[in-house]
Amino acid sequence: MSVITTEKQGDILVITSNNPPVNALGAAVRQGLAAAIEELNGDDSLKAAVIRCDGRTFFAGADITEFGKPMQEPSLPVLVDQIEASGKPVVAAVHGTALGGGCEVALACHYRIAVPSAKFGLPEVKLGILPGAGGTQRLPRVAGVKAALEMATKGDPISAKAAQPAGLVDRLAGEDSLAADAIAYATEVAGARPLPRASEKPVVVEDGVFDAFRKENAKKFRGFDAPAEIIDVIEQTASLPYAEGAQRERAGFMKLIMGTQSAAMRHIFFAERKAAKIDDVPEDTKLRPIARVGVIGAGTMGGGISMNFLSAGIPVTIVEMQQEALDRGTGTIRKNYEATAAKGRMTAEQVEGAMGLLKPTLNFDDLAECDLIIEAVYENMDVKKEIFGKLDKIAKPGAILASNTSYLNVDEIAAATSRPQDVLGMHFFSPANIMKLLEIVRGAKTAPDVLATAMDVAKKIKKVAVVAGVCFGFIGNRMLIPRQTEANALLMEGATPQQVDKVHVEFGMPMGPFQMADLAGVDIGWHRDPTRIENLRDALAAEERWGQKKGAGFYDYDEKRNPSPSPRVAELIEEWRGKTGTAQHEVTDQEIVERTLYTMVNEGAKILEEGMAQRASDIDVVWIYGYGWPVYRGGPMFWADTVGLKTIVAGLEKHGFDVSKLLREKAESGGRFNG
Ligand code: TC6
Repeated sequence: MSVITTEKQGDILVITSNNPPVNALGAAVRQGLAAAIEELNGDDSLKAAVIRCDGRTFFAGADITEFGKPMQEPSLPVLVDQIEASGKPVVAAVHGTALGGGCEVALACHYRIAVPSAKFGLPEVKLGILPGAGGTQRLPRVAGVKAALEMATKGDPISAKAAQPAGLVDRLAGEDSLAADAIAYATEVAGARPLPRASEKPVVVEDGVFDAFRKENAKKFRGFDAPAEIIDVIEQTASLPYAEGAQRERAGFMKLIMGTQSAAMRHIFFAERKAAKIDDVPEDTKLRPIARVGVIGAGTMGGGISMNFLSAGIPVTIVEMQQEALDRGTGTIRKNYEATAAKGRMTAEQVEGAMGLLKPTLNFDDLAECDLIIEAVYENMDVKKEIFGKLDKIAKPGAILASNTSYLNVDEIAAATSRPQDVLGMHFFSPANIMKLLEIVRGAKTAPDVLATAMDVAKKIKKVAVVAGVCFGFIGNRMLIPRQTEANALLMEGATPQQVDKVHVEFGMPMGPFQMADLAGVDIGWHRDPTRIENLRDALAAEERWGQKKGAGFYDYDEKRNPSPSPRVAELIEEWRGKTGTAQHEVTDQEIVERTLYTMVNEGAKILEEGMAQRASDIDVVWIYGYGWPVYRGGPMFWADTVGLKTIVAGLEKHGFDVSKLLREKAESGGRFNG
C-alpha cells in the first residue's frame, strides 16, 4: 500500500500518511503529498484538503536516514512551497509531534488544527542543522521573531495550547475527534479567500532583539555552529521577501549539513537509540514485572536513585541503618522536589504524590516486597558482599538485585548470593535524579531477561542506558583513569592545572580534569592519613584543599565559588617536581590533547576489543550523557574517526603508550570506529 492515500469526503480531500513508526518525510511520502496536492487542484469537485497522519504522530520530520544521500525529488523545501501555493485551502490536522519538516509542512498549510496533546517543534538544531524547509522564514512571520529564535535555536517543542496564542495553531480539536473536526474546519474555510499564506506576512523586528538573544544564550550556545547560523539567517532575512530568505536559509542548511558537527549529532541521535538494543537478547524477551523498587542507602546516591522511580510513579522502599540518616535522606528528597516545584516544574500535588510513594524504613526485611533492589552504599567490597548475602535470604524469588557500584567487580558481588543470574550493576551518575546516563553492568551469569528488564526500567525512568561488561570502572570511569593519570603527570612535567583545564574547556568539555577534581572532592578515595604524603594529591588533601567545598583545591575559590589560580598549589607542584626529579619541558596544548584525549580513545578501543562495550557508539553515548563530552564532537570514538585513526596512533606512539590492537588494526586498514 502507498504511504500516502487520498480519500474524498464530500468536497474535501483527506490526505493521509501512513509511514510508521513516526511518519518521517521520506521520498515516498513527499512524492505522495505532491501528487495529492495536484489532485486537489486538478479536481473541480474538490474545495479543500486535510493533511493528516495515521499512527502515533503527525510527521516527526525529514527522514534523517536520507541525509547525506542524493536527494530524491521533490525536496522538502519544494514540497512545502507547493502546498502553500495551492489555490485551495489545505488544513494540517496535527496529533503527536509535528517536528522539524513536519512542523514546516504544518506552517505551509493555510490552516492548522491540533489536538490539545500535540506538540510543535523545530529540533533540527539538535542534529546540528537548521530548519531547512522554510522554518526560519515562516515561523518568524507566524509566531514572531522572539518565539522563532527560541524554538529554532533550542529545539524544544511547545504544546498545542502554547502554540495557539503564538499563531502556530488556529484551532484546537477534541482529543479523540481530530479527523472529523479537521474535515469540518476544512469545510468551513473552503471558500475563504485570500488564503492565509505564512510566507506573505511581514516579519516584525523589535529593536535589539537579535543581539539581546545572542547575549542571553551565549553560554548555552558555546561551541555550537547551528544556533549561531540560525540567528544569522533569521536576522539577515527579516527584511527580505520570502523567496530570497529561503535561498539564504538553503545556503545555511547546506553549510551545516556538510559539517562535522551535524554528522556528529546525527550519529548520537542513532547511537542513543542503538544503545537500547542488546545484541544477543531478543527484543521480545519476556520482562520481569517491576511494581516496587527497593533502595539500600539514603545518602546522596540512594536518594537521587529513589527520585527517578518516584517521579515515574513507581513506589520505593528505602532502607537505612540509622533513623537520623533515614530522616536526612527523606528530607533531602522532599527538599529537591520542593525546589523543582518552586521553579514551577512540579505542582504541590505532584510533590505529595511522589513523596506518598516513598516508604522509608530501618527494617531490611521490608525489602522482601520489592521486585528490583538497588544497593547504593559506599564502595567497599566486604560491605557489599555482606549486603548481597543478606538480600539473598530476604528478596523474593525472581527479584532483580542491583549494585550501584562505580568500580567494583559485579561477579564477585553476585557470587555472594545463591542467585547470580538475578544480579547486575546499575551504575547511576551523580546527581542521579538528573544525569541521563545509566551503565547497566552485565555479570558473567546475569540472565537475559534480567538484563532486558533493567534496560526497560531505565527507559521508564527516562535514562539513556548502555550495557557494560565487568571491568574496573566499566566504560566511563575506566576511560577517566588514563586521562587523570596523564593530567597529573603533565603537572609534574611542566603544565599548570589551568592549562590542562583550558584545553579541555576549549575542546567543549564542561570542565577540565582539575576543575572536575575540585568539584567532586580532592579527598575522594584519599587514605585520610595526613602524615602519609606520597604525591601531589595527598599533599593537597593533607592541607584540606579538598576542592570547592573547602574553598580551596587545585584552585582557590571566593565565596561565590569563582576559581582563581592558586599560588600555594603552584608551590606544591614545584615541590613535587623537585621531589620526584621529573624532567621539565614546555608542554604544548597539542601534547595535552594527545596525552589526555588520545589515551581515552585508546582505552575505549581496549574496552571494545575486550567486549566490555557492545559497540563504539555505546562508548560515545556514555561520554555524551555521563560526562558532558560535547555532543557536536560525537563522543570520543566518533571524534577519533574525525581526527583520523592513523593520527591518533601516531600521537600515542610518540608518547610511548601501549596502543590497542584494535585501534592499530583499524588505523592500518583505513577503518573507522563508527560506520
Ligand atoms: C528535519 O526535519 C529537517 C528538515 C529540513 C529538510 C530540508 N527519521 O525516538 P523513538 C526512528 S530534521 C528517521 O525511539 P519515540 C528512530 O530512529 C528531523 N527515523 O520513538 C527509531 O527507530 P528504531 C527533525 C526516525 O516515540 C524509531 O523511529 N525531527 C526519525 O520515543 C522510533 O523513534 C527530529 O529530529 C526521523 N526523523 O519518539 C525528530 N525519527 O525503532 C526526531 C525517529 O529503528 N525524532 N526515527 O530505533 C524524535 O524526536 C522521536 O523519534 C519522536 C518519537 C519524538 C518523534
